[in-house]
Amino acid sequence: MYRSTLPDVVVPDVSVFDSLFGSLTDEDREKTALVDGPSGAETSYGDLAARIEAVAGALAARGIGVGDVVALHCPNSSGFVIAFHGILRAGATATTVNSLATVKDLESQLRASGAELLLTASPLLEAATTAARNVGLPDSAVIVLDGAEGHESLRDLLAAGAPAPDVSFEPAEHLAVLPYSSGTTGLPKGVMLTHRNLVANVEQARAMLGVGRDDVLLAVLPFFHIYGMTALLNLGLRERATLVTMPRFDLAEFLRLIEDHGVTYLFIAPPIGVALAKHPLVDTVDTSTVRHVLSGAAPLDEHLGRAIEARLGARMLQGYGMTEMSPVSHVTPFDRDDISPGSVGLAIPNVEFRLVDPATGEDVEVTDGVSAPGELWCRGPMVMTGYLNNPEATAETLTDDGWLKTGDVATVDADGVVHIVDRLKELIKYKGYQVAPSELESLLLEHPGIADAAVVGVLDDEGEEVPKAFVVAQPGTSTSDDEVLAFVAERVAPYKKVRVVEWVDAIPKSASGKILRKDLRAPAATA
Ligand code: 4UU
Repeated sequence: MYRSTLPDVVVPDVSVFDSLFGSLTDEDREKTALVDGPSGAETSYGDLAARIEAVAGALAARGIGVGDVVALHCPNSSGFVIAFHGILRAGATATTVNSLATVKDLESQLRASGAELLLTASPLLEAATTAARNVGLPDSAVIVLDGAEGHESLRDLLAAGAPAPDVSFEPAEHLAVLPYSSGTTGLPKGVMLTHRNLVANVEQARAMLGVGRDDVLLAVLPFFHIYGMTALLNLGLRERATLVTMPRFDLAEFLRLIEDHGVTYLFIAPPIGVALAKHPLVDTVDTSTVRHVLSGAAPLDEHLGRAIEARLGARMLQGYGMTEMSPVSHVTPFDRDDISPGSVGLAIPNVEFRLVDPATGEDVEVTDGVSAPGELWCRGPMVMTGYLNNPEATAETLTDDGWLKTGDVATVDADGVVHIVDRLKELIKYKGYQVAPSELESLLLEHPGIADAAVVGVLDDEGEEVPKAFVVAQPGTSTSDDEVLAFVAERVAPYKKVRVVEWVDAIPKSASGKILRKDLRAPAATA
């Protein structure tokens, strides 16, 4: 067992709102918290806190409070931040929804989370109202932050003039957020994260990332995903930095915002890193203000990390996390040049971890300080309390004594530096987004020409992980690859598309009928 080599941090027993806004100084209040990328509109910390309280008041006036779930389905914007923290300040639990979700995805999340209200944005209105009606929510339960005919807007909530409610809850028990994650197997499950989980992870990660009040962060990673929510949004606000929000990634706009706002800190997933290292446009703008680039959500290749460092003259960091850990457990510290960005660095404060041989359940061998590869198990104040209404999945993932089994394979060296070397679990990461193979497999089986199917992640020519389907033809039928690709593409969010198809005689399965994904992922079977 390993313990973080860094000194423990104190995790205050307060709500997320109090941890971020409870001690604003007069100077803080004047400072710009948010710049809305597309419009350039700025919001100071003082105004942000006041708007959050106003939204909390308006929600409370509608009867929303402790015990209620509110869905937030909106790309990054100032409105997202105000709505998100307004929900938490009201004592309700926010279930954040991917903006690319299909009607079906949104519907399942609304139903599973029991959301009573849906806050969305006008470009997503059609999907939002359809899904809301399908789960029996009235149109009046759909609030469109930027406004739409027939719906309340953020402006209406702010104008309601209702005082922020007095709410009381136990930060260590009360759920702040309920993001959906497929974890190690199966379909998305509601990850129960308490106020304490979120407060803790910000306090734990602070010392490693070195974000300060003079930093300007480019907020393109979605706030609905736990990486954007904790490492970028909450940590950035905790440090009184300025966040420039972008609703979606576009390289030219990304670069324009860096130059226009003197961005100092980038938060990315590896595909944006590829653009930063290689795209000619990068040379056409002034990126000299950028000091740090943090990559996470999928493996970062060391050469890519070094190429980004060289091109931008910035230090590259890599973090590792998982929704179930709020999410960060390991990061390369900003002040340790000796630790490679191809590693995920050190355990953050207050984290314990083990590397376990999945076959025996025992800790792996360590020779001269260097471990054999093993499944990474983590423990600490940021670990979820479990999956909503799913004790079986919770029991498979969390041990009785608090260890979270990540499903990732890692090694650790004599200095405590961790490398993620493989993934045991089903999960596929496409551009950092979660793709659950079981969802694609059941969809493929609906095709009349497919008798059996298995989906695994394979690396494409650029080294990016993509979903690949192995399919068995229904006797007497013939289906083209393109038909299979189109069949899936028409029915799932764009990031979940199957990108490669291979016809096989049979899907390798264990005696108990489990798909042997390792056999399919073997080098001979790659794209
Ligand atoms: C190899 O992706 C995330 C959280 C990412 C994150 C957050 C804050 C990274 C750095 C940071 O500072 O969460 P999920 O739940 O969407 O996906 C979790 C899975 C992991 O189990 C692992 O398989 O995503 C993969 N993953 C990584 N793999 C995440 N980060 C890494 C990484 N290297 N650096």
